[in-house]
Amino acid sequence: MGTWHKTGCVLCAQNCGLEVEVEDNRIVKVKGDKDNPRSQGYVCRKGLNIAYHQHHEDRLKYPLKRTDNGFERISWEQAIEEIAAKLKEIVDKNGPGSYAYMGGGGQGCHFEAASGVTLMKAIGSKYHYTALGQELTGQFWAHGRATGKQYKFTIPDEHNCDMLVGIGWNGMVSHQIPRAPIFLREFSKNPDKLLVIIDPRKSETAEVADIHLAIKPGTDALLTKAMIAIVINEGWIDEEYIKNHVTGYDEIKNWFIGFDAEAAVEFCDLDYEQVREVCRQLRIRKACYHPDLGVYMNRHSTLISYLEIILFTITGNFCVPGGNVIPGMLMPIVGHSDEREEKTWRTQATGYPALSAIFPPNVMPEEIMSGRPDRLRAVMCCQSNPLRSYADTTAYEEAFSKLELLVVCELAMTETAKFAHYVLPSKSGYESWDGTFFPWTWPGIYFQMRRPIVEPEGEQLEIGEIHMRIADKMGFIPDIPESLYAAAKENRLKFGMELMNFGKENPSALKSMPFIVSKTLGKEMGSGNKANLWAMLMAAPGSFKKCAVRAGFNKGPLMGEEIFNAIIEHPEGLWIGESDTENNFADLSTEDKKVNVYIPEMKDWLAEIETEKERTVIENNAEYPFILSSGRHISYNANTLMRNPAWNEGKRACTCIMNPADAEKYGLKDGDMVRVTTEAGSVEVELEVTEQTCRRYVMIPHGFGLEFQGSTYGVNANRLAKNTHRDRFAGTPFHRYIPCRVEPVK
Ligand SMILES: Nc1nc2c(c(=O)[nH]1)N[C@H]1C(S)=C(S)[C@@H](COP(=O)(O)OP(=O)(O)OC[C@H]3O[C@@H](n4cnc5c(=O)[nH]c(N)nc54)[C@H](O)[C@@H]3O)O[C@H]1N2
Ligand SMILES: Nc1nc2c(c(=O)[nH]1)N[C@H]1C(S)=C(S)[C@@H](COP(=O)(O)OP(=O)(O)OC[C@H]3O[C@@H](n4cnc5c(=O)[nH]c(N)nc54)[C@H](O)[C@@H]3O)O[C@H]1N2
Ligand code: SF4
Ligand SMILES: [Mo]
Repeated sequence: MGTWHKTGCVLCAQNCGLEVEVEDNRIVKVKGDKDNPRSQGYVCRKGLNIAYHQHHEDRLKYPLKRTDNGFERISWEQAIEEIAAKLKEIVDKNGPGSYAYMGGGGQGCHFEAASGVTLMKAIGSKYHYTALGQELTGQFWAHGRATGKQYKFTIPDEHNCDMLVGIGWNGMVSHQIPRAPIFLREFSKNPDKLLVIIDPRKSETAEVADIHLAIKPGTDALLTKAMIAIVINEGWIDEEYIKNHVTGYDEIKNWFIGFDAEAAVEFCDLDYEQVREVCRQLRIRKACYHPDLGVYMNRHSTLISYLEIILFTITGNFCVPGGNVIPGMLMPIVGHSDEREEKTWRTQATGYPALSAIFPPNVMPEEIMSGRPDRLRAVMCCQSNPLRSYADTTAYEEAFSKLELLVVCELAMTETAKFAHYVLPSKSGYESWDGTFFPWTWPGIYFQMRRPIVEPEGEQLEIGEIHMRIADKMGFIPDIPESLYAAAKENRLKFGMELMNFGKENPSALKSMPFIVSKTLGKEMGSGNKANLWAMLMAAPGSFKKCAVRAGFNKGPLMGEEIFNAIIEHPEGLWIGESDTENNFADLSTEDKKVNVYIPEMKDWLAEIETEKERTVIENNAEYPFILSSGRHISYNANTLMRNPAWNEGKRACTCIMNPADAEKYGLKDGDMVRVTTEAGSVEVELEVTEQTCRRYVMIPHGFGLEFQGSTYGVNANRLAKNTHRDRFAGTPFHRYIPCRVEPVK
């Protein structure tokens, strides 16, 4: 008999509550935790298999250094000493822009982001690349113009709406909201509610929808423009709402008047009357929308994000219950960076601005290969696996082999780690105190701090500790007075006072705060992450404190301490705040507290969205007659987080799916080996013939091409994605729209 512990799943942003049994330091049983207030006992196949993520032969135990004879074990002291010296040398010679931090965008462990960004800033760089820069930055940017800050993006209030529009979202499989399959089935059965899914294929979610708009792949910009034109033409705008809550409508309205919506909708392969009816319902119902990778990773993605905001704002569905709302948060997961300001950094060779203070991984290979003296030369890669996760593995491999310093902080000997100069072992989500700041619920603000339930079997450290030691060695952490160490030993309140005094006397020390807290209180608590949670709660912004009061916490100087204690007492997770349901407009950061729908920079791009123009781009591709989705979420993948392939043994996991009519046309059959070729490269993969995809649209799941213990499992979909094939503004990849051809393997 082992011991049962409450924890959470680290495999996707839902972080469902789990109960796990640990025996002999191994996770042996898993079930959904009914006490978790957000997931309420729900768990999917991936979460049930979490042991395959935690325990496997590729786990790293000791710091490693690449030598001519392969990787050799070294001490932490040597690793930190050499990395700090090399970093200093590179940056002194080539400037701070030669260093980039890639990390902080994981599914389960966000505490690393604070230390990673602190170290990056101490070096003088602003080049922070994360996974969010390959999916969400265009959306964050458009929201930033509408709401005033890029971290004030909206989420659908699916519980209070009576119409939910999913656009490029397959929630039945990918989730992206708590208990998604249960919720979606209940929603679709409810006769008072309307589920509309816009997706080219009959996805698992389209299957349960009331209305499925089977759009032609890659034409959402055209459809959304047409829908706005219909709403305006038919007089279905909410005039009262616009008068009270919107700025910029008069500036944009002419962009849509006279647009031939009927021709556009027809080109999208949709029925005009049905689309018109959906538009009418948007006006009369409480409606919200859930966009996802089908549009984020597609043509015109940033523009689509903007058009969706317009559509749901002019129909009165923005910042209102049942519409799209700005969630409350303890900590925003991203920053705000205005690309119109001089001080905002851009990438050197490709010229992409930081959006939400993040840069797009798609451009990193070019930034390394540019040949410029100030090019990227040193990268610290934490909790991400660019050589399998990000577009264009081949370009990444070439570029990463040109780096002067690549440090990878990892759990496992990944495809990226194999290219590193130093590989540093870090504690997993089950060996450390950690949590996430994915704020996707409204009005409740949820938090769970996971605690160590398994002992690390080696010299692994929290990533924050690794960053801190490097910063210390580079001389970035100011001298800490003995009194602060002593206060940390005594009690937290005394420590808080001392810390405040120290900060007052040494304002520049504030820049290293996460490190100072780690070195002092973190040492006493046995975890820098845990200590930094406490510090974060003590310094929480006023907007969060108001939410905390609504959730029952007491106002005053001890509020942070009270919430911290509650979090520690509730390993299953808890609600730590509640947004104001009466007035979501108050959460806007625009000066006039109105939703701004006028983004002048988008005018020309929108003008390009014309049916005939789209027709010439989309339809004339004799060389590549299919569209490939390089990525598909199925119950056999969890990005690249699962390493031991045994969890999928006996399953047909990595195939290329094709519609039966296409298979017949090309003389292919289920089980055949096919070669899929794109501009980026080609792979050989098993064909699966199924109605799960539509004509001309083939799909390969991502997360395969896994190298484990000398063998490769499945094909790496990122060999087929060109990194230069990307959103013109945000630089996000077109993983859901890659022209390709499919041929039998002779
Ligand atoms: N099982 C599993 N679940 C996961 C993950 C995983 O790896 N495996 N990863 C997690 C992560 S990090 C993320 S970001 C989420 C992503 O979650 P989703 O975005 O829901 O994931 P996808 O399966 O890519 O769903 C995109 C849908 O868009 C459709 N689509 C393709 N082209 C178009 C188009 O042109 N227009 C429209 N309107 N739709 C289109 C596709 O057919 C597909 O059904 O999933 C999370 N959940
Ligand atoms: N072709 C294609 N590629 C895609 C997608 C697609 O649809 N198509 N989807 C993309 C999406 S939406 C996302 S979000 C990305 C995600 O891609 P990445 O950002 O690479 O993230 P993951 O694959 O989730 O995890 C990367 C690594 O983090 C390590 N890790 C996990 N937890 C910890 C920890 O606590 N400490 C440390 N040090 N390491 C840890 C894991 O071992 C793993 O190797 O993949 C993307 N890649
Ligand atoms: S992978 Fe499954 S169990 Fe884990 S958090 Fe996501 S939905 Fe929940
Ligand atoms: Mo993602």
